[in-house]
Amino acid sequence: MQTQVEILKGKKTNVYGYYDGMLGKTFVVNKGDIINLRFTNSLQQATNIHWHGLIIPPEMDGFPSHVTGPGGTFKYQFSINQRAGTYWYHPHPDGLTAEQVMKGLAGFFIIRDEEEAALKLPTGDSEIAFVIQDRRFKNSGDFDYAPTDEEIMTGFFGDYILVNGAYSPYKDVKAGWNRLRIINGSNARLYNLAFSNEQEFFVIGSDAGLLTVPESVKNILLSPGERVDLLVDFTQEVNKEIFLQSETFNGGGVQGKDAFRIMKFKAGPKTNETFTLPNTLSAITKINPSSATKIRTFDISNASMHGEKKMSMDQKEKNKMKMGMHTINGIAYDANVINETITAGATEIWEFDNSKGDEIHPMHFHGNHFQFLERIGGRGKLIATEKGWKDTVLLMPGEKVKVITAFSQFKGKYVLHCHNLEHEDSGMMLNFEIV
Ligand SMILES: [Cu+2]
Repeated sequence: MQTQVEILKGKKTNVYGYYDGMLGKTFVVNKGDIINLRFTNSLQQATNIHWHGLIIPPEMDGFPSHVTGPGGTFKYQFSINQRAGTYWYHPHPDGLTAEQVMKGLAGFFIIRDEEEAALKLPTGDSEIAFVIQDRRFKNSGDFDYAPTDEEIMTGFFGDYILVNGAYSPYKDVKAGWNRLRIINGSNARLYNLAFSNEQEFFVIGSDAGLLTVPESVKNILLSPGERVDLLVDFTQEVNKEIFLQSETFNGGGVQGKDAFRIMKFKAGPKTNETFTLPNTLSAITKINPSSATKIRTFDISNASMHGEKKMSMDQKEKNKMKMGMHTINGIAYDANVINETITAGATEIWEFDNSKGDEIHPMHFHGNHFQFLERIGGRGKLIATEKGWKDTVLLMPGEKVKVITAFSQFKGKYVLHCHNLEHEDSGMMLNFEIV
């Protein structure tokens, strides 16, 4: 529903939320649970819910043309049959996703299972889930979202960083081990996450649950749609303030040039709690590339829209062409076309090619998880979050990435798209049907 909240002091912002206020309820469920939700759309426009990272039947997945109109209702019913992890939900209507997410529609969907519980990871006050988003504000206090053509090309960036819908947030934490589950829920902005005291932290999980082993890092890049699950030890930070910030990074085209703060943690007094980082986290069976029956290549460079052609179009031509400003394999999204047909259960390698591109594209699969095989060009290697099960793959300009998956047994239509939401809404999406 639409409500007003105070994000900036003394100003009211009209937001959308899955109940009251911005964002939505955090679901915490167990593997094996059955979900039954009655969804009512009290907005003035059609919408739906995509359960990002859940492996559920296509009719429950929020297919772009499968929407609930104003005043309408829909029953989301599905069972949870997948590994523990930090998943989320947000709208996915054809052409309106960016605007609806920007206005506040997004929420957490956390799955727990026995494998994870056995690790006794920090929980309670020491398990903190937050979504990072950037926004622009009008003087009135409302969100300012009217992307220009140039902003549709790069993605839309806000100059205010919100965490769980709050501006300039801080959180009291224990001066011990903390588990942070972080979603990048921004339309287009990447964050190169690090702590202001430059301390190391441990990546323990990614889009679809735990890694096999913790990996120590000092920063981790998180693109729109991706999640990171990390452990950080604030034992040395008794009564101190630590900022989570985004550091500069290379190779990101228009992004990565500035460092900025995201949120503040205030560590409390010394605690007696002890925690030992586990040596191993989870069992992940690697899919053997030789078991793949098909290799599909997706050109996401959008090279035809760059350089002279883009510049030579006049404003009218560009406006007419919002749909089609981004493509996959040169084809703009059409809800009625099946672009790829896949046999249920088939193992396939999908190769994303941004080698000629000059934009950042976080590509996201619905209804299936995948494993990374390799990255060629650009950064030339895999980062910590890419060593577990994933649903989103980041391609910087100049990069090519191969992923592998055994497709699910759920038959029907799903989408593959860029999770830069301006790119998605301007055509960078395709339908694949599992038969
Ligand atoms: Cu993109």
